[in-house]
Amino acid sequence: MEKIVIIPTYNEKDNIASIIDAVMALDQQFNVLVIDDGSPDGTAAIVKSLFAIYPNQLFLEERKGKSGLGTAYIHGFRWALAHGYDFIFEMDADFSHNPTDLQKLYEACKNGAGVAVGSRYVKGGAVENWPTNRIALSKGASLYTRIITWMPVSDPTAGFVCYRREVLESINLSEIHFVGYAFQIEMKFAAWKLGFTIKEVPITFKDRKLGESKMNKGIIKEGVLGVLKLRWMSMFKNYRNNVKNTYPPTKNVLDFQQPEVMLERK
Ligand SMILES: Nc1nc2c(ncn2[C@@H]2O[C@H](COP(=O)(O)OP(=O)(O)OP(=O)(O)O)[C@@H](O)[C@H]2O)c(=O)[nH]1
Ligand SMILES: [Mg+2]
Repeated sequence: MEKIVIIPTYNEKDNIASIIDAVMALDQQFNVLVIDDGSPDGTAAIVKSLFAIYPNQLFLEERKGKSGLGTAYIHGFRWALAHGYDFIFEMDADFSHNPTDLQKLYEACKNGAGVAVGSRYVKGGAVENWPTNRIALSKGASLYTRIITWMPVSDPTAGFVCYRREVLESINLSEIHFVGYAFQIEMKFAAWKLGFTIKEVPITFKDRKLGESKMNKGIIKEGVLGVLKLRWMSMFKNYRNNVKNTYPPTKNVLDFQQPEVMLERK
């Protein structure tokens, strides 16, 4: 019970069973936690139908409505910490991320990185089948983030990531507020500001073949303003103090079990 892959889903009925099967078929053992936001297409029911095949390896958390990728991952991080996992992964359901690469991310963290990022924009990384406008947007976002934040990460919006347990324990997850691409930047930024090593591992990212994109203008706007906000906040000393978990390491775990503790903070 060492590694868990968190897969957030919204209307992924065409992908979810195959992506779970692909993770379970890997040489190394990875457990899977799906966070489904009440997908109207019945994604959660498909996950439940696989419980019998993967007992104690496959888990599902259901939330009532679509609340964004960021809050889904925060929920998953708390769940994973509460259940004792040491290596906690983020991965999309749509096969843009190749499950085989989970092993490379794991190796990078096992060899000392606090965070391993599956990166499209380091040497050896690539993007396949994405329309030119999506590549331009993604590369533009990376450059913009680097210029504003100075964070030494080539692919800051990447959503294929492994976090060591200590990293998620050290971040005050109640202070992570963004929900789209900005969430991915915010998590890496917080880990970097807290002094953890971020290692980029080259991956090939593929456009989704099945299902629909959840990308929208709101996510782009949040990214543009969010990066500025992060930079602004980090100019003051209390950014680090706020984002650092000042409680004992079990704090994020307690947050998961007793949400009211979060409200009492500060
Ligand atoms: N639980 C949950 N999952 C979400 C939400 N929005 C997106 N997802 C999932 O997050 C992952 C990434 O979303 P995508 O729609 O693939 O976003 P993207 O990769 O930027 O865009 P495309 O791949 O081009 O469609 C997928 O597994 C989605 O199902 C949400 O609000 N809640
Ligand atoms: Mg996708």
